[in-house]
Amino acid sequence: MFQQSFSFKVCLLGDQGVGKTSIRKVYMEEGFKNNYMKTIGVEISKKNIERGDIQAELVIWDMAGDVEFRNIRQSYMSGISGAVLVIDSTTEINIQTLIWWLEDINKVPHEYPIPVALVANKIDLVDLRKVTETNLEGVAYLLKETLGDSPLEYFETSALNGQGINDVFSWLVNEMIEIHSGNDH
Ligand SMILES: Nc1nc2c(ncn2[C@@H]2O[C@H](COP(=O)(O)OP(=O)(O)OP(=O)(O)O)[C@@H](O)[C@H]2O)c(=O)[nH]1
Ligand SMILES: [Mg+2]
Repeated sequence: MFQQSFSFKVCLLGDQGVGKTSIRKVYMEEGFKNNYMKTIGVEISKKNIERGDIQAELVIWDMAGDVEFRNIRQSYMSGISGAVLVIDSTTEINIQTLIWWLEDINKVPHEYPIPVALVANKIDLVDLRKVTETNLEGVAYLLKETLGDSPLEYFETSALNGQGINDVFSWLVNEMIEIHSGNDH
């Protein structure tokens, strides 16, 4: 018997083509594909997680990065418990764009803080890399101010070889459990 059970809605956010769907599929153990099929609207996956006597259902909303979806995206984010904000490590960071993403998260009415994992994906493309770990750390520090009381952590991932992907969701689940069971300090 589980002492507590939760259902957490997690949104995968970030610009078109950064690798949101690839990250979701690798996390769901569905494998990596090289060909690009952009997401239309949203694709949803569910995964059950156990942490001792706590059970959590993760409902992952993999959103289209396409700007065309900007307006409906806001309504899809209703009820969000956590977010994965993905950037492409082969493209220079645009802080203003990241701030807009965080503002969109903040705009969603929420009772609890919404932890955000800032994820620099495609780190297997070493020769094309534009985002260093130092950049990422600095940006994460700046973004924390925009987020207020919601925790933010940065990660480096590759959907191609799977590096870092479980760490992202593991951190997020731990944060959400802490926040929602009232044990955050
Ligand atoms: N080398 C490499 N390619 C990646 C990685 N992640 C994704 N890709 C490729 O990048 C392209 C876009 O990936 P998607 O996962 O569809 O991107 P998305 O963010 O879901 O894009 P939208 O649905 O349009 O918002 C695809 O061709 C993937 O194969 C990665 O970690 N490394
Ligand atoms: Mg997609």
